[in-house]
Amino acid sequence: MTHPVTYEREGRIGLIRIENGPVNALGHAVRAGITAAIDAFAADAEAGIAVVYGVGRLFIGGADISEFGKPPQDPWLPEVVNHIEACPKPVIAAIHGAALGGGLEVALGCHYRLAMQGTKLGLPEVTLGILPGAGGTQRTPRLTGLATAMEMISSGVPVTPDDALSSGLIDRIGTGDLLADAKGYATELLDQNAPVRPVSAMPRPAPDAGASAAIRATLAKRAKGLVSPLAAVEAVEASCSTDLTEGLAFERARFNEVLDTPQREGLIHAFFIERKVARLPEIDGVAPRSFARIGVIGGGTMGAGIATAALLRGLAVTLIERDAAAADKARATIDGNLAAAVKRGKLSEDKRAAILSDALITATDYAALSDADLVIEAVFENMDVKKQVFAELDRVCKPGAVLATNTSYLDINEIAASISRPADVIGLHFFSPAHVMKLLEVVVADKTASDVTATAFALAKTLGKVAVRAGVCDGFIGNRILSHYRAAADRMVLAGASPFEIDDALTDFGFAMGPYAVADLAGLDIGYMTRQRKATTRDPQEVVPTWADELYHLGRLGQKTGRGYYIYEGRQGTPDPEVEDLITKARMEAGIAPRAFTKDEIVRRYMAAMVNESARVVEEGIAQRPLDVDVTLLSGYGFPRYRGGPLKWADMQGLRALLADIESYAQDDPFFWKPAPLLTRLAAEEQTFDSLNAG
Ligand code: T1G
Repeated sequence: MTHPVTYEREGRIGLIRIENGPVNALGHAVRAGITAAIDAFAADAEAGIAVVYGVGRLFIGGADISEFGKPPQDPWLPEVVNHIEACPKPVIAAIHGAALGGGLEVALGCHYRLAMQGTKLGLPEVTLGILPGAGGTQRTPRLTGLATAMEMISSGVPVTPDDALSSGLIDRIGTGDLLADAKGYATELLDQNAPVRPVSAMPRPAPDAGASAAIRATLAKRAKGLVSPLAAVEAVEASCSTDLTEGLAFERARFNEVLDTPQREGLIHAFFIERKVARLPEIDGVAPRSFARIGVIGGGTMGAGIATAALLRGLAVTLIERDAAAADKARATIDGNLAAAVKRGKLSEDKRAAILSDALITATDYAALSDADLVIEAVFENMDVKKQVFAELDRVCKPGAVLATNTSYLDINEIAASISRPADVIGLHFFSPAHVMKLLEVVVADKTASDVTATAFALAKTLGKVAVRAGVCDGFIGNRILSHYRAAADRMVLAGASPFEIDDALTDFGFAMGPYAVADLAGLDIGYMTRQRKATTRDPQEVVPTWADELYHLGRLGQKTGRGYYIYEGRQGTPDPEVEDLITKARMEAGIAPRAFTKDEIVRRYMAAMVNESARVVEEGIAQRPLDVDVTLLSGYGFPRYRGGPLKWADMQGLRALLADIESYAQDDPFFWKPAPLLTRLAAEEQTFDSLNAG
């Protein structure tokens, strides 16, 4: 295996080449290699300037995240960056693809920076619960000024080459071939006798009280509960009053403080499982079928959203509605979605026009689907209706077309069994709005062919979605677990907690919204229909939130009617005291004397229910691994990312403690609190859910 870092000279130009696996991560060999290459360049009398560049899809993707938590090995990255900067001859960073985290910090240690068009330049450490730890908080503000550096580093959002050029982060933008542009720039600098230009020797940024106050106000909203963004801002501010050595020491101290926080553990868990979730043995090496032309049946909110998601990613869509008026309405909905994308700068006006004139076909005759590669139905949630649609698809679609249902709970095995080609049937459960929400549950039925599953995951990647494999059951992974922790909340309400206390406790825990605010957002009619659907099979010991049924009958459906659990003047709701009256009535009818709940008890009961049902979902194989549950709750249900997902959270709490909670709750309520066998087994064996994610 060749060394990941090599040095060679071409004429007067030293070339330092980095090649280290998928993202040129700065593992120990790379750090040692860069140091040695700089020494070789410094000693090479024939070389007047050096170019550092990466091979593969990008420059450098950052420090090796998999090394975190392990004892660091010399040379540490800050020393490598200082070593580059101290080189007696100029060094250029030639950046393509991405320079992120330590990758950008390496570039900042160089004396000149060239980035190719389309490169992502960023310091995303806060998204991992840490902060730049190799001088990024000290060198960036010396180039860009305090305000830009604080925004860039506390948000973790990469910048474009144009923005980087205008802020002073880079010196040149390349538009041709990376090495040719880099050598051209090197020759230019050589001919100018360009000096070394250590960033750390540049003037310190001026303090800016206004910018410091503004970023803190932003973080109070954007980064509520997070530790590292504010620590990052404080490190950047230190650059105003310290030289590099002191500044680096300040940065290192803050870095070490946040390195061992649960937030860092949760965020890095989230980072890795979002990449592992699509790695499934059943589709490993299985070629997906084509999906260039997508069919969508039904142009309501979901169907139009699904069509929009496909159109925005360059796919052609044929959308079928029952009549011309409905087809036109669907087209208008899609155009509205596209217009919003134009407004957000995500789509050009020309592209929007081209989509509407070429890529989107709306029709009322299923025959228009004869050339579709993959069809997704998003019609009314009724089994008979779904079967009629699939019968039509079975009749008109070409052999090999993938036939998908967007159902959120109906039995996909039953749908598949109703047509001649069950192996082509799969569930693609999108979340509304389908062109915005990241999560896509890929529901694999008993007879689904593996290349159909592979096609679903390939489609998800094209759509920029996070796909999770789910088995067939009522609610698949997310909604099944949701219904259980919602039931735990309703049991607490009946026992004495108010829905508003519960929402407050869960937002303090880190959810963007509590369950009752979420219900208002989704619409209380959704919950009512679900309860009606389950009424015939419901166990009499289950708690029915009669107060919610009364809100429905009063027409108080939540945000869309301006009143539900909360009264809405605009999007912000205030608790509706009349809801408390409805709940008091329900308690009296149930003969329950209300008791108080602390925030801690609310959270522990709510989370215990979530973890317990998640354990059942894993042991039944509905989710193949605990990570599939974590990704589902993180990507589709607003679970706080810095906690890594419910099962990562459970591991970090300790499963024995969680099981003890459930066993204590079961004394008063044995019906609801039955410990999941998997949770009991892992607790007994002192194992973690994460131990089941291996492989
Ligand atoms: N370390 C280790 N592995 C990494 C990695 C990293 N930094 N980045 C990606 N991988 C793995 C990833 O798990 C996957 O593995 C494979 O590479 C391809 O990744 C000192 C302390 C760079 C934009 O936060 O944003 O520097 O699944 O599928 O879509 O201040 O990866 O194949 O086994 O995402 O082309 C800061 C994190 C680190 C960037 C490429 N850097 N990475 O996207 O590929 S902290 C980051 C990304 C730091 C310093 C601090 C993306 C990418 P597998 P991928 P991609």
